[in-house]
Amino acid sequence: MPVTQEQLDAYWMPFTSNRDFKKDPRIIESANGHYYYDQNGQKIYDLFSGLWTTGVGHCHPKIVEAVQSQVAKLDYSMSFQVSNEKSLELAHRVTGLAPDGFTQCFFTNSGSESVDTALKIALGYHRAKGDASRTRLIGRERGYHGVNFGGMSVGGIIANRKAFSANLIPGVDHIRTTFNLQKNAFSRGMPKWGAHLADDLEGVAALHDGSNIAALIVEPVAGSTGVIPPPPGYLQRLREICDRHGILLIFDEVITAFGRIGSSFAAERFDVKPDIITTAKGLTNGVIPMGAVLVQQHIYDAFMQGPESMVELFHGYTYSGHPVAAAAGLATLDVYKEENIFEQALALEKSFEDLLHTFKGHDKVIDVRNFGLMGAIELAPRTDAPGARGLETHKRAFVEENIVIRNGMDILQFSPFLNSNIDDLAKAFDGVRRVLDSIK
Ligand code: PXG
Ligand code: PLP
Repeated sequence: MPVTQEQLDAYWMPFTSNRDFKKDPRIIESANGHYYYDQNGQKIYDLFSGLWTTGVGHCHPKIVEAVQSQVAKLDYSMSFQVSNEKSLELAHRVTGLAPDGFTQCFFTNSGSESVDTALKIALGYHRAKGDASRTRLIGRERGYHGVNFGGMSVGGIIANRKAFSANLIPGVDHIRTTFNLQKNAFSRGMPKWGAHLADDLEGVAALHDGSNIAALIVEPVAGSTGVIPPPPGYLQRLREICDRHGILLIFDEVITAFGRIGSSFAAERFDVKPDIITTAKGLTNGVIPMGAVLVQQHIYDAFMQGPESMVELFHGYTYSGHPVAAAAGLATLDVYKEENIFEQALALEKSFEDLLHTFKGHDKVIDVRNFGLMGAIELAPRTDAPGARGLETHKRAFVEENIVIRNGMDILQFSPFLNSNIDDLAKAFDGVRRVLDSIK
């Protein structure tokens, strides 16, 4: 059934130019493997694998089956003081996949919830240890940590913050981004310049005294802002400074976990161990909303004091550990393993990089960035119309070339399937090029 104007009018779309969209809606009806199908039956290649979510492809039969049988067996169970088999099994499987020491898994329903959960755990941890003066939280310019108040406050994307400026949570500082067009444009993978910027954290610690800082949160590879990989040594340096001052390090791995950069976690790929890891997206292949916060044992232990009948952490969601989401998560982890998905992603990295960097020298392109299977092509903005060229590229790619790409303002973003076929990718990028060649 074609959607009606009334239906469109009723739906306030997230992170969307609503009025523009509703004049010319792009509606997906079904999906299979690496393709969407729209209402006219048009097949559309998904070059964003959902929204960084759907690494093994859409409607994977194993995940579909797991969800169908779980929903018919146990649709929901109360999440507080009662649990279910699937969530317990998933907690065990996810911690098994995580770097050594990550023995605890707390379930949420999204990346935003994972972030706010992690920030609360960090604050609660210091308080439980009798270190209640550690209240300050540090983020980074251009960071994306979701849209809830905590994540928005430690986040560093101006457009997401500016309307709420007076109501951001207090006691937050930001270190600088390592993004620098002059120094790092068209770097392949990790850019050489910028590791010294980790020392900003030392500056913040000097300003407030390190003993007042609870945690630093960063994306190991910044994603949503347009793919900013870390310079070599940068994450190690953050870890060292955190250690020096007793600051917890949180890696926000909502995008980077589960194969997106060819490893289970970015912590593993970069060989830097944070104290807390936030995840979502790839945990269930995007099939059912779910996130997880992974925590090192010593942090959990700090909470486990006082009478055993007491709740140790006054935090949780109605849908924490939802059995159907957990079943999707378990099936997803099975697929990752049985189909060697992370290895496939790692093997694709170089050819993906080569494809992206063929855009170097294009007259509308000012930078190309990549790491793992995360890629960005930054377009020169049109004078007086920032974002317009990016949005038009997204729309024309969808309609004329039948490919989905994402634009954040004038930055085109690419999140290919972890099991992409390289010829399909090459064909899709030919389509991107045709659009960029002909666009104003
Ligand atoms: N942290 C990070 C690092 C993320 O990438 C979130 C938290 C929030 O997750 P939820 O599930 O609450 O959306 C994210 C989400 C984009 C884009 O275009 C990226 C995200 C969300 C929407 C768009 O790159 N990342
Ligand atoms: N608002 C009200 C009125 C509620 O009763 C609840 C949960 O019981 C919430 C918000 C929080 O919802 P959730 O647990 O799904 O995050």
